Parts: sequence; C-alpha cells; structure tokens
Amino acid sequence: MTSLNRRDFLRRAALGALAFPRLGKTAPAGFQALEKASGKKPNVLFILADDMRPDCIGALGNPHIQTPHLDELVGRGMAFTRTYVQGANSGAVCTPSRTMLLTGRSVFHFSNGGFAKPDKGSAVLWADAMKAGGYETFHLGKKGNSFLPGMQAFETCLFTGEIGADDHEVSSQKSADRVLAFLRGRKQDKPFFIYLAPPVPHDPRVAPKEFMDRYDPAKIPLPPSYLPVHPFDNGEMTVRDECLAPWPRTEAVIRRHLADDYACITCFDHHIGRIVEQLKASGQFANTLIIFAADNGLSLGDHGLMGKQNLYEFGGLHVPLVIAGPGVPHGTSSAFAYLFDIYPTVCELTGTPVPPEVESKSLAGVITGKAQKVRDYAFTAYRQCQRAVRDERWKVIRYPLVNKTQLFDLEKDPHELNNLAEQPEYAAKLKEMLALLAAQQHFYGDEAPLTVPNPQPAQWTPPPGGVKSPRQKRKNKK
Ligand SMILES: [Ca+2]
Repeated sequence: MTSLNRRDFLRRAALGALAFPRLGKTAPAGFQALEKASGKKPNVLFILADDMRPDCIGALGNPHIQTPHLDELVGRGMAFTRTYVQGANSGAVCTPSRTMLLTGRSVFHFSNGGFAKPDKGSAVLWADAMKAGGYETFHLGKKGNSFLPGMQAFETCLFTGEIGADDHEVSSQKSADRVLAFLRGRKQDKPFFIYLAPPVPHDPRVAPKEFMDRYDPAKIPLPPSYLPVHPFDNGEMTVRDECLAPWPRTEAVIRRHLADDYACITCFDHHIGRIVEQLKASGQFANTLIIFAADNGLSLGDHGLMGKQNLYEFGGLHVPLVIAGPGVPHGTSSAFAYLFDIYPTVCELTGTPVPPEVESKSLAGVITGKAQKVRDYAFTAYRQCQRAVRDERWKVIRYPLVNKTQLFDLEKDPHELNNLAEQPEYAAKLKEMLALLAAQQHFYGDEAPLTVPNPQPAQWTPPPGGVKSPRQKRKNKK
C-alpha cells in the first residue's frame, strides 16, 4: 500500500466511510451479535505466549498441567485446535510469526524475518487499524525477535525490559501488574485493545518456587513421539533450541524440561487470572473479547527434538488459540487457521474495518456458525529445508536438502510415528500430497525448490561432545 493509500484508508476508516470492505455495507454477523449483547464495541485483550505447545492447556485434554484460568476461557469460548504459524525463514521463529500478526501480511510477502524482498510500504499495521476503529491501544511485550514498527504503532508501547519483566522468573507477574495499572488508570471513553506478549514460557524455563514445586518430573509422561535422537538431518539439528538438552535426550532430562515448562505456564495462567479478576471487578468482563494464543509451538523431546524449528504437529508451528467473549459461542473448531488470522478476526468481531492489504482470513464466520472453514489445507514452511501440507487426514513433510519425505495418516497416527512415504501401497497418495504441496507453494508465492541437484546425506549423528548451548557459550566467554 502506498503512503497515500494508507492515509486514505485511515481517514476513511476514522470517518466510518469504509464500511466493512470485505462484507458489503452491513455490519458482519459477529458484530451484530456483539452490538446486541453489549450496545457498544467490546474491549480486546490479546495474550500471546512465547513458545507454547497447543497441548499445554488442561481443558484441551492435558490432565498433567494446571491451567484453571485458561480452562475457564476454553469453557466459555471457542478453541481452534488446528492453528499454525504459516512459516519462518529464521530459527528465531518468533520474528516472522509476530511480524505476520502485527501486519496481517504473509511470511512470503515481507522482508522482516520473511522470505521475500522488502515491501514495507504495503502493510497496514494491526495497531493502526484498531486505532482507526476507535480503540485505545496498549502494547506490552518483549522487544527482541518481533517487529518494532508494529509494536511502536501502539499508543502505549512498553517493552518487558523497561519494567524488569525480561527476568523470566517474574515476567508473568510484572507484566500483569503493568496491565492492571493500565486498566485502573485509563479513561473509560474508548474501548481498549491490549496486546500482552511477555517472554513466557520461553526458556530459561524458571518460575517462582511455588509453581516449580507443583510439578514432579517423575510423574509427567513422556510425549508419545519421544525419541533420544531425531532419526535424520532435518536441516536444523544444532540450532540454538536443539542445544538446550544434550544428545541423546534422556527420559529424565525431557521430564525435567516438561515440568519446568508446565510450571511457567501455570504461573502465567495465575497472572492471567488476576487480569480477568480486575475486568470482572471493574464491570468490563462481559464486554471484553479475550484471545489467547502463542507465537510458535515447541518440541520437548518429541521426535528427539527440543525446539520450534520443525513442522511436526507437536513441534514448531502448531499453536494454541482460544477466543472468548461477547458474541463468541462455546465450542471447538478444527478449521485450519493461521495465527495471523487473528488480526482480521478481531477486526470483524469488533466492527473494525479490515484493511484490504491484510492477507489472512477472518475466522468470525466460523465463530458465528456461518462457515465450517476458511481454507482447505494447512501449508507450513521452515527456511529452505522443510515444507509441509496437511488436509483433514493426510500430511506430507518434504526435506529437499536431504531428499527425504515423510507421509503420515494423521487420523490413525496423530503423533506422526509411522512414516508411510516409502511403502509402495501409499505411492499414489504420496504423489497426490506432493502435488498438493507444490500447488500450495505456488498459491502462497513460496519459491523454495522441493528438490535440489546435490542433496546431502540424510543420516545424522550427534556431534561428539555435543554442541554448547548459547548460555554455555556466553558463560565460557566471561
Ligand atoms: Ca517464540
């Protein structure tokens, strides 16, 4: 979008002349429901966890983690159980993920952590869209590995480092304290849009003792896909996150990581509860949309991996997403969603015009029951080394740099334990899924090749003596 177009958009939006450009001249059903329910625009509280698996909310089927406040959110709202980050061209998956959220642009169409050439002028930032829609905007989150202009567009833009919340042990508490101060101190004439994104449960996985004490590693089951070592070179075997545990990943080490992760999430949940309590005390709860999601998923022993640099279902790009509040019925949706669908979804649910430059899709129709889905497949990408696509049942993951392919029947094998790609009876299905993968690449503008001239051997063994973690390297330098 040119600057003239952008100015024009904001002016027209402010004047109310841009009446729901995606949906004709009437307000969308979600907004009509909200208007009916509340008589005014809802507040928006968007909470973005940093590195959180989709199976780390108790109410979504994990009996080993304590998340009472997120459970309450699930209990009254809608959970999207197939939500993915579209892709990342960097091991710091946070960066492209957050850039997509803050711009509504695909990872294949922006330069900041994306795959494409610069086109900074073409995005309308989420904060600007919400401001134009009449919102007071407040951001509190980590500064690194995100998209600075997207954060600085919020009227109040605070970084966790400025309030002592980069210290992971107290990050949840201090971030919640600052949100509470904002809620108590603000004028009430505009609805608020809060974007809360502290660096939790991201490693180092530490929480106050009262939360760490709640989990006994010995009682936490290993992931169904636990392996000591990933069976082949996926192109990213010694990236930062993979060095957080030595090879082979022992059962005891994985249980410890899971316990620490769960403790950090329970601590975050506790402080989310404090914010919800304040909304209730101030009478704003009934008119506040609360959205909970994470910027990326995480492997914690699954397939022998520790990080978010892979495309397994329980791995890098599959994230939790729960939306609750006025106009949102209780339910679960298995519609394929991208994390950056949240931007147009929130716009539509709040009667805020969706800028035409936004490339993701609103889930409001799914929420209000008017649609079952917004896309037929989930396509995901990681750097040049991994590509995947899944439909309702089948999934293919392609590793072009080592000429390796995996085919999974997710209906029978949800944890991706049984690779069918080399079994002759699945040759036709494999061919079909690889064609779909190529078609999805073309659709999204992804130019990475699925085959390369001289692929490397797929075999991989851990480096002798391991690889030092970033923290160990820093320690040794001192
Ligand atoms: Ca992250």
